[in-house]
Amino acid sequence: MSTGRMRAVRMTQWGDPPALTEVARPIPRADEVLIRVEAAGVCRSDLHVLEARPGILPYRTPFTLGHEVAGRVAERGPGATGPAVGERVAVYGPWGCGRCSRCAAGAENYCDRRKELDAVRTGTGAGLGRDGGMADFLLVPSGRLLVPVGDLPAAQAAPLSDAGLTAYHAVSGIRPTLPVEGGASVAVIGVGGLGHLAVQILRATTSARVLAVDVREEALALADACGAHFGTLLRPDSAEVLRRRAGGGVGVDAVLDFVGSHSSLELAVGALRSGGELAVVGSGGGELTVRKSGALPPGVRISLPFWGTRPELEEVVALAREGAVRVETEEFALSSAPEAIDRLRSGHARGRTVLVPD
Ligand code: FEH
Ligand code: ZN
Ligand code: ZN
Repeated sequence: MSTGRMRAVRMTQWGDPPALTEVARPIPRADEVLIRVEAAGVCRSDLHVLEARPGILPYRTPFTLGHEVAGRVAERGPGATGPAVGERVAVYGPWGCGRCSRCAAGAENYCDRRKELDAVRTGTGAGLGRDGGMADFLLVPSGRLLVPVGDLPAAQAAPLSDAGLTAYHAVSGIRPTLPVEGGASVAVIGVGGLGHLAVQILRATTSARVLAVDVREEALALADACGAHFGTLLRPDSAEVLRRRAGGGVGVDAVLDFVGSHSSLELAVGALRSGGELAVVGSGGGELTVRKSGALPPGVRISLPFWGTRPELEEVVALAREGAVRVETEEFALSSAPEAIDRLRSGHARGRTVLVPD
């Protein structure tokens, strides 16, 4: 790689496979910050981007993939603020307008101007219509998007910026539902890259009994290692099994569905207690009919949490730094990105898939 150039895993045009190629290394201007990438996670959303038909996503090709990034500040533009050169950081991935009340509160995942930004195809953030971190360097628009990670290993820090943050945001959303007197139970459906972190975050931040469901024995083993109180393979009677395990057969107080398929939503509805909470995180294409005196228990609240806020990223990084959260990873060299992406697509990845520049 000659000076002024860098490797990047590029989304060249819709429907084409990812291309590992060389591009110009960015130069930070104004508030921008250049990060030397130390690790970049691979997410199911990368698969959705790669498989999207033209016009489906509000992004202009070509761009570099990678929205789950950690590294070291390499260079700052003259007006840049935030972490200094040499500091190790995780990159907050949802890049909003930076000015609306949501962005001002650090909730750029819910930027009020998202539709306006999408209309002019400025992208959702790194690797999502903007050049991302599956590369040797990543240019970040502002130091406000960087969270210091201290000496946390990069392959641990990067997944926190998406998988960890998304799981943390989902748990934060249901936490107020959990009875303060304790005795609550939460079902985690899907113990993959996000679900295994949700199990740990629930154990670290609530007193709830954590009940895990997956279709793979190895996922249940991972859930157990992460502190789940109970795990079961998905079966026709799983809702009843969860209701019994929740204590008293009344149902679980909350469900975190990291699959979001028809069967996972059906299981969630069958397992939920009246007045319980369902957070649908996975984009598995499932649908629910919301109708009074329908299939949903009375009083149920449904949320569709998306990514997380910058303060929450600081909180989940703090949990990891104190040892309360550990990411299960499968590491691949950046030069093996196509194989890593195929492995995630195969459904056999254990935990989170992470690329490390070789
Ligand atoms: C990113 C962009 C669009 C949809 C979903 C996502 C998630 O991977 C973010 O966690
Ligand atoms: Zn993602
Ligand atoms: Zn905004």
